Amino acid sequence: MAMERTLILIKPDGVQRGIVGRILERFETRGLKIVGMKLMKMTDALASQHYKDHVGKGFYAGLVKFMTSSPLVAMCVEGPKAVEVARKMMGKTFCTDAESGTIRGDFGISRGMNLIHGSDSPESAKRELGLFFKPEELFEISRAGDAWVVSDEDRG
Ligand code: IDP
Ligand code: MG
Repeated sequence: MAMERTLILIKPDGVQRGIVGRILERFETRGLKIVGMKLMKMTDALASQHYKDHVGKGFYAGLVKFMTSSPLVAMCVEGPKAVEVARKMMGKTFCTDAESGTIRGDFGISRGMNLIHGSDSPESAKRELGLFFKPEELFEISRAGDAWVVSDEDRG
C-alpha cells in the first residue's frame, strides 16, 4: 500500500458558500496531509485540459462556466491510497445521489455544483497535479505526529 498524492479542488461553490474550512477539516482529520494549496481562478484553457475527457459532452459548457466563474482552492493531498480514500470521502458525482457522511452528501443538493473534485486514478492524479502545481509548489512535509497517523506498513 503505497503513499499517493491526489488533486483536490474545492470548487467555486465551496469558496462562495464559505465552507472551505469545513471541507478541508475532513481531510486533515482523516489523517491525509496537505502538501500543496492555493486559491486560484480556473481559465478556459486549464478547464479544457483538466476536463479533457468531457469536452463535447452536453454538460461541458455549463461545467466550464461554473468552474471559471469564481476562484477555487486547489490542493495536493497525500496519504495511503489517497486517491481512493478522497473519492470515497467526496461521494457520488451528483450531490442528490451522494450518501450522507460524504462531502457532497452532507453539504450539497445540486447535480453539477458538487463542491469538490478529486482525481479518479493515480495516473489522473499525476497528470492533473502537473496542470495545477509547479514542482516547487509541492512540499515534502514531515510532521511530529505522523508516526501516530501512518505506520511503516502503510508507507509501503
Ligand atoms: P466526478 O467529479 O465525480 O469525477 P465526472 O463524471 O468526472 O464526475 O464529471 C466532472 C464534473 O462535471 C462533475 O463533478 C460535475 O461538476 C460535472 N458534471 C458531470 N455530469 C454532469 C451533468 O450531467 N450535469 C451537470 N454537471 C455535470
Ligand atoms: Mg471525474
